Amino acid sequence: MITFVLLIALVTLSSAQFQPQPSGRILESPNPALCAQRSIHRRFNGKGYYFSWADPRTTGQEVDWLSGRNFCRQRCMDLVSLETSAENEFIKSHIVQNNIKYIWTSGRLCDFKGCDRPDLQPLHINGWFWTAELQKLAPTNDRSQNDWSESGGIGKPQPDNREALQGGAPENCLAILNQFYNDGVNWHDVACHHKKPWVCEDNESLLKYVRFTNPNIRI
Ligand SMILES: [Ca+2]
Ligand SMILES: [Ca+2]
Repeated sequence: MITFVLLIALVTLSSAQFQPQPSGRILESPNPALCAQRSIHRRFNGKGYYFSWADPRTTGQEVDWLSGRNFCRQRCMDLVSLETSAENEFIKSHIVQNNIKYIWTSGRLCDFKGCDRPDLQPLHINGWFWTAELQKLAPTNDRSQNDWSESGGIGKPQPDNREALQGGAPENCLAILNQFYNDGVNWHDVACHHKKPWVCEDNESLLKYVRFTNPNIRI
């Protein structure tokens, strides 16, 4: 099975996760009641998944990347991390079946304090990671170990940072796009302010933390 991560935990990035985001907004803490009541639409490898379009309360909604993370994190989940080809195909099949144009994942280009670490250089090749699990993705030029699209808005393989090259925001967040550029269902780097449906995945560390601090709540 192809794995889409290098098994190197970005431990030193974990504190950076809790720093205010560039916009001044912060990551939210889990809410025990919301964790206990969270909707799980499908399970895969023992973990619960939430699809925003499958929940009557969020169907049709689109949010920016950080709002997607915060929605998930309040529920002891996080945006989905695609560590294996099997999980990637599982998520992609749901996108296709439901005719969803695109979704946010937890993938992120390191672009904050601590990202000058030598092993993350050059950032456009070695700087991508799953924020939910703090695991590095395989280098972007190792095309057999990831699912970046071979095309995009300017006909270049992803990640291409197109919006920044055209004078806009950097494309620092990882979305799956469904035939958006007639290029299959694949990964794209996209500016994080764009609004999209989202997929949450159970987050073991948040679940453990909330179970430990709330022994009377069944989660
Ligand atoms: Ca995962
Ligand atoms: Ca792009």
